[in-house]
Amino acid sequence: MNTKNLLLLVAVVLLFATTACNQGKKQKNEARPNIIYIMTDDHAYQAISSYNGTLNQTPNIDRIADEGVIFTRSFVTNSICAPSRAVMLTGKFSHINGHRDNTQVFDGSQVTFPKLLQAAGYQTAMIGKWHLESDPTGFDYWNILPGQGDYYNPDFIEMGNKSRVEGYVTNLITDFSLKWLENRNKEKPFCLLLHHKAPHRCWMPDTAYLDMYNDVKFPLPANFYDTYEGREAAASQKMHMKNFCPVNDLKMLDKEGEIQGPLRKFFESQINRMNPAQRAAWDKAYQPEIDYYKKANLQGNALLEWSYQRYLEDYLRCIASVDDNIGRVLDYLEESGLAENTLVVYTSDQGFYLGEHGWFDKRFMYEESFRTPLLMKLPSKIKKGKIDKLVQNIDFAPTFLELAGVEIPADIQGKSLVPLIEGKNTPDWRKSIYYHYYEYPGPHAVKRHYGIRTDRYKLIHFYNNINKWELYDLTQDTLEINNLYGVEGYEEITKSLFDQLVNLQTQYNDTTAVDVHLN
Ligand SMILES: [Ca+2]
Repeated sequence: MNTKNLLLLVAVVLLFATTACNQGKKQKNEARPNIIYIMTDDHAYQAISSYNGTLNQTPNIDRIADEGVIFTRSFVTNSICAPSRAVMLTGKFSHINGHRDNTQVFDGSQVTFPKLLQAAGYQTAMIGKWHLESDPTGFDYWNILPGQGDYYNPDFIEMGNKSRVEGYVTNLITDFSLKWLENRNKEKPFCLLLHHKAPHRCWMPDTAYLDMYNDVKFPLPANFYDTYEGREAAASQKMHMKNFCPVNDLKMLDKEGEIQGPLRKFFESQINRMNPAQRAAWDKAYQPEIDYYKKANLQGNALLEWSYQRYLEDYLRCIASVDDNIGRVLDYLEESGLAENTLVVYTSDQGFYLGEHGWFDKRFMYEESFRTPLLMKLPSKIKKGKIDKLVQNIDFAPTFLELAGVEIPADIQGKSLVPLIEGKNTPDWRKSIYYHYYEYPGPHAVKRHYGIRTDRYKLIHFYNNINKWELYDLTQDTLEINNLYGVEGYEEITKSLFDQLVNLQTQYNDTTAVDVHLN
């Protein structure tokens, strides 16, 4: 072979090798699923029709359940906004990731799943509510609301630059997300965190939905008039609907200023962000309500039940916008051919009370705020169905990493949900979950507590400036009003749960709580 032919052969071999290599890369990237992790703020599972059809309909969130899986026992580790976000980013409990309550600043130098995905070649983005105070890390692109964010004409911080944007927050977060998806580097798999502000207090609906549910009367929860007998921590909270600020929570902003409340100034700052058309639509919808409120002068239970209806109307109107916008994302995935190999996750940073125990807000280890909705679809991989295993938001990070083919760091405390969503037999799956809430003293005066939940039982210890235990048999007392702690006949199960609780505290290295004793 002469030199010329040899060079030609080398060139052909190189060309072939490069093409094969590129194809290999392309195949590898095509095989790795994209991830769209949608999270709302304070969305109760009771307000998703896949979980409960009695309050509202969420046809687009239901599409995720219909095409994938719905987790019926999905929980958080600490039912409060920012700490929950830190848990889901790190796969670690609050005492390990350091973010125990809403007053802290997230340490963005620690390992998070977006950083690991980014290092593995994923294109990463965080759009919407962040709430961790420090700037996002591990994202190629971020565009976040400052702090809690605003519903109308909100400010956004795009890669460090703040500006005000005209529109309704849930629509805008989706607009920015679809724009990012459209303009992304299409050679790479992507991971998008699409995190809504809604339906967080003060529940301001979009103008399109201000009249929705006007003719609906929502049923009162069975424990609406809970008296908290035998439950001292539940009795001493300040998140009862009788604590609603009439202006902020019930939207009774009268022009005369006769209706006052501790959050009137805050609510004025929210409504003053509206443009004239938005404000006109708002006043048209709420003025009759304000007139009624002033004229009727409701008292006692009549006021409470009217407040409950008002609260649910606005809360569920906010969710109607969330659901519409999830539909936009799902439609985009279908139209762009991405649906088959994109994991779509829907969850909330925690659950919420919709009048159960007479409450709004979250924090407690009782079911409505301890649980959080969780639905996933990934047609290329996920089997359809219901999953009733005990899962927690520490499990999200390892799940995303495993699906992306990225090694799960040994110190992540959650477990990948991949075996569950693939429909594998998992007899060794965890039989109990651990919870620890810290924000006391704090808003709504919910005392510090930790506890364990199994399939059937829940044992909670309220501590700090109180020392009380609670025990529930969830098969007989779904309303959690009958504290069985100290009741004759429950000694053995209490001791067994206590031992399991100490084991979990040891396993998860929660040393602040490990030295506990039954009393
Ligand atoms: Ca929240």
